[in-house]
Amino acid sequence: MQQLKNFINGQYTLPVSNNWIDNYCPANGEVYGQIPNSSKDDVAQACRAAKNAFANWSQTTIEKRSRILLKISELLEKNLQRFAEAESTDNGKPISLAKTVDIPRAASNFRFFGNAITQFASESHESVGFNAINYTLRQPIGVVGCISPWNLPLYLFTWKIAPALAAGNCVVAKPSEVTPMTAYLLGELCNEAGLPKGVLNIVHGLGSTTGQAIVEHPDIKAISFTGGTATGAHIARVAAPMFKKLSLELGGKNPNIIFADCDYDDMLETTLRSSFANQGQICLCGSRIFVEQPIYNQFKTDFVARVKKLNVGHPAEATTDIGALVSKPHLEKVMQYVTIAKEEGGTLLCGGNKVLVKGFENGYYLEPTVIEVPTDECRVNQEEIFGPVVTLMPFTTENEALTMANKVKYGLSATLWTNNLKRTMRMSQQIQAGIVWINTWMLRDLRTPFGGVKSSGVGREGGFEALRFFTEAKNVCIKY
Ligand code: TXE
Repeated sequence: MQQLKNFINGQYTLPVSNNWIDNYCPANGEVYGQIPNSSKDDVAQACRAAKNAFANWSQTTIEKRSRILLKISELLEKNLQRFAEAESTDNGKPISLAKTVDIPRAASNFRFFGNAITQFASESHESVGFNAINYTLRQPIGVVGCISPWNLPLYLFTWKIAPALAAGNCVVAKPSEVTPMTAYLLGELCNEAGLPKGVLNIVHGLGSTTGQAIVEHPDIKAISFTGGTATGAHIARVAAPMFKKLSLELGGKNPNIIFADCDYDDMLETTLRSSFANQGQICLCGSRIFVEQPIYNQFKTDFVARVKKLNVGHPAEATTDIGALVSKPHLEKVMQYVTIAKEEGGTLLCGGNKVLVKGFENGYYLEPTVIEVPTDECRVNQEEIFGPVVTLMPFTTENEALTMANKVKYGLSATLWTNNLKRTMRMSQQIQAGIVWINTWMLRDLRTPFGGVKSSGVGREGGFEALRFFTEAKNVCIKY
């Protein structure tokens, strides 16, 4: 059984704590490795390495930093198969998804920010009448913390690390304890790409020990976090007295609003994907489906028929559409919502049961589930389930759809299906979300701002927004 180590100062390092956590394979429910549950001492060691590396890295030319990030990207592409297998084994997602989305996107993150940093400019203002000019320095912050979740492990880990490094910071990063594998493998690629020692340090462990130690460490001046809303709120409370800069990308309960004038076939295919991609474990999944009355029954019939055809199976099989959920506690949490839905008067249109995949009966498999809800105010329609479960409801007017869409505590993304331009303009302005997709879903351009409103978080990632987050703006005023 493999014991993963922390990656500190360019070396795979045993934890001072000598505390270990089991790592489970969701496809068969078996323990297949262990990771350190790193203590304050391990985090302090990582912080020291990062702090020592900062003087040089922050002064390394943009061109050289860029070249190193591009090299990491290239190495990830070269190691696609190995990384995709590791991601799929660790997370339970279909290997096809890991190969076409997760790992290529991790490579894109490094490529994108390796290029973006060469174009990152700051402002200057001539103060006319004062004989003065102001210009803004964009300086790296120092040591920053990156904490990421389990649903898109390497994809989200690198979405934080790449801009942090590009901007000249040194990083102490923690992947989710549930999916540590690809972050672990990344260390060796960073060494191969020539990233100087100590610039990126990766510590493994539980949120309540290792994550907490990162948030509390006084040398870490900024934290970029993606995960649950409750965790985000906790991190904000702990970090507040130290005035740490925070970027929090939290949960979602995204509406998928379908009007009768949409391109039906395209909508149906995409809605299948936006509901169940990655077993519904994407913060952007459209988990609340609202359909305009004239096409409601038609949609219900067609959608449920398509959902029933989705193949739940072992993640390594090429024919698998829906793999395993990430962990046993998570499977139990999601299944609990099926019970809640029934108690609340919801109608189970399909799914809701555990699936026993032959030969892997202890894996965490669940049927894709569609629930018709009697009111938008029920818990399954309000709370983030984060699994292969969607709710379905009709609406009659645009206003009604908008009111229901906004009547949740979250505000990450929304999808609209319509060919009416005026409606598109009206609704996209009024929907409370950080991202609105019209006639598509999860079409991502890395230059665009990414993040949510309300309980979906604060701050924006992506493009220059990320580089702004990972730098301090300093204004210099020169009188001449
Ligand atoms: O996330 P956690 P969990 C949602 C989803 C899910 C719920 C809980 O609804 O069911 O959150 O998931 C680290 N200090 N999302 O419990 O705990 C933790 O180790 C510092 C949405 O798995 O928030 C991991 O690395 N760090 C989401 C990361 O935070 C702490 C993706 C996320 O874990 C910490 C995942 C602490 N005190 C879950 N406690 C999305 N927005 O995409 C935990 N962590």
